[in-house]
Amino acid sequence: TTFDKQYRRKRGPYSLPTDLTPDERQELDRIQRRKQELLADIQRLKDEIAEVTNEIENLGSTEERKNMQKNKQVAMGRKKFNMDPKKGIQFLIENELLKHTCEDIAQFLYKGEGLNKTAIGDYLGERDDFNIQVLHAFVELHEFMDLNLVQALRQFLWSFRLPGEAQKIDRMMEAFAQRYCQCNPGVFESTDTCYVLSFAIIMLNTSLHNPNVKDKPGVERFIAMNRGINDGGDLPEDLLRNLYDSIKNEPFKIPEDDGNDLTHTFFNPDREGWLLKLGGRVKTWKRRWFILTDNCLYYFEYTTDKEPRGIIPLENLSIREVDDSKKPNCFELYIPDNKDQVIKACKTEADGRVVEGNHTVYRISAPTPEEKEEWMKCIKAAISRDPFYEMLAARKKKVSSTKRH
Ligand code: 4IP
Repeated sequence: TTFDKQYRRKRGPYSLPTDLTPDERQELDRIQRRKQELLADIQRLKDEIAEVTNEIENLGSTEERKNMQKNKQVAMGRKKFNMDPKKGIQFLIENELLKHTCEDIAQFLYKGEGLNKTAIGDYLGERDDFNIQVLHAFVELHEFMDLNLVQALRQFLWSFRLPGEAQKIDRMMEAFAQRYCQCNPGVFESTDTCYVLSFAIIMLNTSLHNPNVKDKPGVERFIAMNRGINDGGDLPEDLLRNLYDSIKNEPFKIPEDDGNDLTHTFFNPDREGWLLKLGGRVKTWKRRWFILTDNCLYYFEYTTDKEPRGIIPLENLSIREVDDSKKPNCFELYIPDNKDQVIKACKTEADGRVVEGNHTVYRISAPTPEEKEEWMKCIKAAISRDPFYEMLAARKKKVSSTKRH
């Protein structure tokens, strides 16, 4: 109808009933308005939700990005630390990944995640005042209460790798001994006693478990070796027996060996093997079984011989590489700044007489270049005064002379 057409034009396709009373129409209008309002509210809420979701998403990704960035930098810092400990620490501090306090750095090293134990040892061994403070903070993080000395050493020596330098080892073992005594008052008369006994235990560990050391000390020898170290008095035998048994039953677990650890540095490895030696006056090459021990080089005709054919004390000698036209991998023992002086040594003649040697140099040829290097390294170590023994000897003197008078 015409009316209908007009109405549709006015109200759109969704026509309202036309037969409503004015009241009903009013109510309907109110509902319509309410509906509009609700729709508007819904839209606003949707917008808000979208906005918040967006914000959350953005927030998540920035946080994530930040975290990833941080992790990357920490990993980089660890790598740097492993290559150059000081630079690594500096990098981590500059990037606010580590606070510049000895406690924080000590924590970082103590956790040791991703850190090379040799690098930790190097950093802790530095002479710098700050590094020394870090060392002390690091040692404080170790809990040694109610642990016997071997158990405490196991824990300590596993947390980093002791560096090879005497001074560094001295500082670290001193810090260890202090901490041990602090955690276990009354066990030792002084930290020096603890220090000396710690070394005795490390040496025992090497003697018992290093296959190069043939002479394995028994418990009685270990007890005898440690007489008088408790400020002039003896330590309880039970204590020493327990420590001995503990080491005997289980060697120290020491972080991965890079050939520069305490057991290598502290104990000049006794070495033995076949070498060729050139005669003194008569220049003949003889294959001899050499043993390096007690700062002397012994040589035997057979490995099973009881008596050596010759003994060369290494005191005052030097060693150098030489080229020989007849034999490969040669080195020589010689007296520095002296060409003609005969080296003090003794040899056994064919008739059994022991006589002085006739060598101004001892020229020796090793079977391989590697063995030459090894022999030279060991002989050099034996020749040079050993700083570790000196260091320890000084402490021993101190503890055994500190009589309580
Ligand atoms: C000998 O040559 C051996 O080389 C000896 O070595 C050596 O003594 C002698 O040196 C040398 O004459 P011959 O056996 O051919 O006679 P080794 O003792 O190992 O058998 P050194 O002092 O090197 O032991 P002189 O200095 O004695 O000639």
